[in-house]
Amino acid sequence: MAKRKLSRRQAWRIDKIQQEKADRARKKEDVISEQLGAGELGSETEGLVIAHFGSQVEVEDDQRRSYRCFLRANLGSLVTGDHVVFRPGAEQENSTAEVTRTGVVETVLERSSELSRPNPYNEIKPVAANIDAIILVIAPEPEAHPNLIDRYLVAAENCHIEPVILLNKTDLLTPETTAKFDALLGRYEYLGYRSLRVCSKDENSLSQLKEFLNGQVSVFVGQSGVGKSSLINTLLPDEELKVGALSESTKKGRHTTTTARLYHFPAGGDLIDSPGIREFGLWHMSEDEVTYGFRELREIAGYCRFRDCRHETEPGCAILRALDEGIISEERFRSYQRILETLTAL
Ligand SMILES: Nc1nc2c(ncn2[C@@H]2O[C@H](COP(=O)(O)OP(=O)(O)OP(=O)(O)O)[C@@H](O)[C@H]2O)c(=O)[nH]1
Ligand SMILES: [Mg+2]
Ligand SMILES: [Zn+2]
Repeated sequence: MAKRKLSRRQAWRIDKIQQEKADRARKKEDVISEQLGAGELGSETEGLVIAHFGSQVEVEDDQRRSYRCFLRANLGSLVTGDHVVFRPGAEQENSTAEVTRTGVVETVLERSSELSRPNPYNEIKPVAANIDAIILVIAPEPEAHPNLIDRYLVAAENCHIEPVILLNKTDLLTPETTAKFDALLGRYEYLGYRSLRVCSKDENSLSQLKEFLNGQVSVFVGQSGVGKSSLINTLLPDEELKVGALSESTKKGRHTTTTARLYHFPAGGDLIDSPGIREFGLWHMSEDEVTYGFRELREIAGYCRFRDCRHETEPGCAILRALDEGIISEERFRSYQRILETLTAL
């Protein structure tokens, strides 16, 4: 497995952070055992993790009541969408007489799926669990980084979650960009991926999306500023998600959403909003996983003469032949090569 080398300073920082984490965990355990000693925790209940804040999670019970929960040590990292068993604790009242329910998460139930990505410290962290669909949101503005779509598709294919490409902000399309996105989305539709075109400001444009979201758990992912939270605000008018304008100078998003959060649809189905990303590194993947992530290359690669074919200049390369014959698109192949280069450069 390729792993980025850490500088001494980075290693020191990570050590320090881990030390602090361990200290916090010990303190938390003390609070929990105090409560337990005082007989303050209720009986075990199943819950759903709605959001994650540092060392605590927000858990909902089957009545949709929410609890701020501590985690038992050794639970590993919990993530939005996790199913857990927790024990309700004391209710706390703040200065404005608002009551906060608290609790302790005892167990995490097995995940049916999990989407992970590297955090800024190059640690692979899950973003959301138990999801049925990954909705990759793109927009004419901010413009997508080259091969971001392919990177997400590689991740989705490898965790066996259905990806959908959603073009938002169609109101900003010009004749030139319309042609560009038609070609781009057409390439993915040709490969069997589903795509949708919407404008978060126009509710009528969202009917196909609503139909798709119904009855399953989906997660919105993509670059900062493409309108993930804005879409949820239009889909669920009772929610008031924070939305941030793009930077005037760079036309990039400002990382408005900082934590993944799950929302329910009244008619069934859940949607997780996730913080936008800058880039989606795949350096933690093996070459085989990247090849697997390109669905049109996956099978063809098996016909290359050499098992370790790099599909560059090798004789008997089935992928280069398919490229010559126009069976594989140039854009996708270039993207594949670029992703492979990032694996070997590290
Ligand atoms: N023109 C236009 N602007 C939109 C549309 N949807 C969202 N925006 C604008 O795009 C900007 C970013 O929207 P957000 O919803 O905050 O984007 P986000 O993807 O949630 O961003 P992060 O939380 O940073 O990841 C805001 O200024 C929105 O008003 C749309 O359909 N058309
Ligand atoms: Mg957002
Ligand atoms: Zn080959």
